[in-house]
Amino acid sequence: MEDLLKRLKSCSRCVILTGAGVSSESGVATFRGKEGLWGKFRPEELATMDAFMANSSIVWEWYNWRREVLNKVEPNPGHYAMCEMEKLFDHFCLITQNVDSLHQAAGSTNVLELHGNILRNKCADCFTPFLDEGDIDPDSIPSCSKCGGKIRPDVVWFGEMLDEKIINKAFEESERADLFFSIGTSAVVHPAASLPIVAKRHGALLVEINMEPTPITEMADFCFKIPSGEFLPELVSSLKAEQSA
Ligand code: BV8
Ligand code: ZN
Repeated sequence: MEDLLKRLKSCSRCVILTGAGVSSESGVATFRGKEGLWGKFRPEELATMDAFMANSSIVWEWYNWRREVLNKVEPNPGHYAMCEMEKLFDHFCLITQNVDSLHQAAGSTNVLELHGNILRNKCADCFTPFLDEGDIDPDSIPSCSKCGGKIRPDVVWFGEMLDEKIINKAFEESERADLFFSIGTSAVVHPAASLPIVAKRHGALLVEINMEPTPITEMADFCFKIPSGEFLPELVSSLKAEQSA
């Protein structure tokens, strides 16, 4: 930590990329860990448009189950620490692959949601937001008032484009960062996984906080195999102590 703190003194543009690992201490299963979501289901079965068209009720059952889990969980100390970090750097941007809204629930602003948000719905055909409250009944999925298309969760599935503006902004921020944290992500899903690589290539200090090695571990300047909910509050209190000293 001491070495990191010394290096952080000269950093002013901080970008954080988070993945499912930052929500695991809130009780939200990750995607690929042993207890991961995918363990029970196979990605190609569920998080793709083909799966949705082939069997939309199963896909909706899975998302309703994930939403139920989210209704019972809170942000963890790691989420709150990342809120604090926003105030400790001249320029700060939080980019997340997570669709669980926990960063916003903890008070983070300026969050770039690369993969959408599981609490929002939209039309599968014309993408018009579907704003009706309440759960979607997997056996009678509502249709879009504009075009009659099926309603689906507003998340980015495999094989689908990310929102152009959001991913472009994420790359722009990563290129201009002088400090990039990759936290709680296996760094295998692209284009999100390219962001730390781009940041490093543009001279950023790359810090990984993850419970297992990933494809970016060897290029990182610092790696901490410590749960984010423990590491981040400690980092923030050390940074604050430095700044008030
Ligand atoms: C696109 C939303 C195409 C839905 C998700 C071959 C090579 C390279 C790329 C590809 C390829 N074949 C296909 C592709 C493209 C594909 C891709 O990257 N596939 C991978 C798997 C190989 N990407 C896409 O399809 C993307 N779209 O490329 O468009 C295109 C291009 C041009 C024109 C048209 C089309 C879309 C990707 C988005 C997919 N959607 N989710 C939903 O959530 O239901 S991805 C899904 O994985 C989640 O969003 C999740 O966030 C994301 C990444 O997973 P992680 O967050 O990293 O979670 P994971 O469990 O893997 O890891 C957690 C880590 O945390 C672990 O390492 C663990 O050790 C650690 N951890 C656990 N607890 C803690 C912790 N660390 C710290 N503290 C703790 N307490
Ligand atoms: Zn529609």
